[in-house]
Amino acid sequence: MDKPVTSPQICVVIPCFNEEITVAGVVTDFARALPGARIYVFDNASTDATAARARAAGAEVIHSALKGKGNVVRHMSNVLDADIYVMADGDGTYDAAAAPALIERLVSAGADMLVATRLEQHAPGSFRVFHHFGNRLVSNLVSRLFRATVTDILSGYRVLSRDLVKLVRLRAEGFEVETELTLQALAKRFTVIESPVPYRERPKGSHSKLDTWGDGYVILKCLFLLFKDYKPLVFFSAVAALFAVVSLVAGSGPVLEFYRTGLVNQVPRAILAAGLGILATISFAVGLILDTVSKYHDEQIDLWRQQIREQHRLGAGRTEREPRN
Ligand SMILES: Nc1nc2c(ncn2[C@@H]2O[C@H](COP(=O)(O)OP(=O)(O)OP(=O)(O)O)[C@@H](O)[C@H]2O)c(=O)[nH]1
Ligand SMILES: [Mg+2]
Repeated sequence: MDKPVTSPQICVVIPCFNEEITVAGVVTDFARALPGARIYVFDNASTDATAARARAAGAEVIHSALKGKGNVVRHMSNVLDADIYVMADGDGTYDAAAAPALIERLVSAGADMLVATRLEQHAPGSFRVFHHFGNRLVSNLVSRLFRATVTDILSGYRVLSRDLVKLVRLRAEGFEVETELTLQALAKRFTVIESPVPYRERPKGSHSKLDTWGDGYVILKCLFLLFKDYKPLVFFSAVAALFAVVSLVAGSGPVLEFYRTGLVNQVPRAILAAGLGILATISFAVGLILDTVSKYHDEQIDLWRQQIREQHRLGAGRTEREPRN
């Protein structure tokens, strides 16, 4: 396991891949906005001058071996120790000056994650074609499936608490990381709030790393898989209901025939209906079992959260032992 790099109260984390045009400005803006904070740029072997410019601007540059934004955020949670983490992109699209107010809001609300939303104050060209639609689609799905109010799930500007960073163990490797952060936070009953911030366009010459269709597919897949893991009863009940309906449709003929004549001539349909009925029962049973497992996991998370707070309160060198799951 990686050792913590340092123990700042607030740290700013900026994942970067080839952002030489903007990274220095982002680092200096955050340094000005949060004078006491440590600023880290996580670089995935950029082929341009990103690392050098970030270092020259005063950031600590950490090289991340595994490519992808999700891998970088997981790396960050393993090596950095802070009370509050501010996460932002290195492309100069977010407003660093808003950071103190966002932190203040997180602390005063006693929340664990603040998502800085971009929809209210964005420049005309800030969102690429389809990104607005995709963002709304995923945000609405999450709001419905997890019964929450999420308006901008793909925002990369977030303020996170120590508890959340230590207890959310990410699986995401790429741009599905924001979706997973929000879903795990909601599933683990952390308090998630939102606050609007201005959102600028990427400056000319700098390029987005997001692949609209490829990453869109990965984000939807991530949502689907996490819903299965964190809401297993709902998920498998829906699967069971589907099997049950098809089973009833297939089985209605043979049942009515048996009722009228006392014989079953439609044997293949009867076998199909029985098979689907068994699958429906198995799916529902799987849902029930996984629901119990998930409830035990919830209790474990509560326990770990309490332990993390206790360790921190006792000033245990600010070096948490990672919960193992
Ligand atoms: N370290 C690291 N950072 C990455 C990687 N991919 C993207 N990033 C950074 O993650 C941040 C967000 O990436 P963007 O390409 O701006 O994606 P986006 O903001 O979702 O999409 P746009 O709206 O098109 O800008 C930027 O700071 C990127 O440099 C990666 O593989 N490794
Ligand atoms: Mg961006």
